Amino acid sequence: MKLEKVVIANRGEIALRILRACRQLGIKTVAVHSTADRDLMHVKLADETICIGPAAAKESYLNIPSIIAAAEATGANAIHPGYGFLSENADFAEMVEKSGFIFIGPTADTIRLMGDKVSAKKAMLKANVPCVPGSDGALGEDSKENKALAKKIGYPIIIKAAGGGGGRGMRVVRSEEELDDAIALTRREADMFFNNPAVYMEKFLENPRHIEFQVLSDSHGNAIYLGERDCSMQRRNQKVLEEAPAPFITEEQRRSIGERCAKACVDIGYRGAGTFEFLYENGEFFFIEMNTRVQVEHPVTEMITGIDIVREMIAVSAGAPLSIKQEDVVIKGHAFECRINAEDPRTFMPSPGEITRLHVPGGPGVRWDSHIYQTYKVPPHYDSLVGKLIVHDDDRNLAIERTKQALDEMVIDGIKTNIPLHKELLNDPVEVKGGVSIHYLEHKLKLSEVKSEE
Ligand code: MV4
Repeated sequence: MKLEKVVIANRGEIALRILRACRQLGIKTVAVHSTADRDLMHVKLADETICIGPAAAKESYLNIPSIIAAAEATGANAIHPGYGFLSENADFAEMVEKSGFIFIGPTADTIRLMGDKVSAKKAMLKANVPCVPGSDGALGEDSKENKALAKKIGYPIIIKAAGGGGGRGMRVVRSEEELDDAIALTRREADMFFNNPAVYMEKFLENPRHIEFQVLSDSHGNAIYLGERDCSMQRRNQKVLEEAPAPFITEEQRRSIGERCAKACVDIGYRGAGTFEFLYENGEFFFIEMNTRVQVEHPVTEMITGIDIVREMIAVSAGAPLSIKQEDVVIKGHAFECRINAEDPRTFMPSPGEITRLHVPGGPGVRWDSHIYQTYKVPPHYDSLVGKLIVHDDDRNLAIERTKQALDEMVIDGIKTNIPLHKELLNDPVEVKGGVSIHYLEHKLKLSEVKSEE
């Protein structure tokens, strides 16, 4: 089937990124937006626009009937959900499909399988993807049994909600005395937040890195991996600085894990772009979750492989075969992505407002994915990402130097941004060495707080 018109059910930089990919493929675009987003760049560029509701995301970007009605009214034949919002909502994907539109992503069944972290892990174990040691499925109510299991795994363990993910609904348990209460409490929260009381147990890894593998899969049984990204530099589950490839990961590790991820995609009938999230500790990979959407940090993989992931995911959703084979995937050089947020660089308080002056860096290997422009007003209603600075060079050290230069050239006035934080990180000897753990940034920020109080 040929895609003729796509509804872009998102906002900000990713909506613009999707619009660009559609344009290139000769596909018409429909921007659906809230009343607060009339001035967004992709709304100006889209072939058609429909206001689907007020500023509050619940009534606009999460308003399923309005989005499907917009597709109906404009004669679109597909919906791209972007990231966040409805992108991993299986019920939405199902309604899109049942209404006769293509959901640009995997099938509703696949989203559901991966949305339940217990069934996701089961599928991965079956496909020979290494997982964190833990319970075989959801935990039962038997205290003795749970204690025996925790003892066997070895404390500390972590209790996670099957319906959770991305850092919500988890509790670390360091001794047997705490176990029953922790399970009960996590269960209650899981039931409240995710409408699913199922919880499971894993060995708690104290100091891992967060490394994720990128895959692309079509509906003809072809799946490839595009190497990995290191996303360990994060604060409160918000990634700050990402890079590809991950430092110190060997060619053999990449091939071994990558091949298993690609094979898992074939096994589960995956379609589109997918991300396998791993914790990496002491030279070993442990699968934790799979993301079934386009990701914020896709560009670093695009830069080191030369593959347009958004274009591929759109093409395969319409039934096209992948345009690349595994042997065509060659990793070249190194890339960083700085997430530029409208926020105070020290307190992390959001800083919405008007961009009064904008100058963006350029030169070889420098890419700026952003919807902002001079006089644009960053609204207070949504996340604070205003752009992504992606920088590529022949090796990691060159990429660091080039990124620092690009950050120095960048001018965003009128709002506060976290550019100073990025400059500090790229001058941090521990970051320059590479391979920091998921806790590094929070430790570093705590230390600098103490210092500034002295
Ligand atoms: C873990 C873990 C340690 N051990 N699982 C947090 C987000 C969610 N995707 C999974 N998370 C974690 N799971 C085990 N068995 C530590 C984390 C974790 C984390 C993971 C990735 C990136 C940032 C993180 C920050 C805190 C905790």
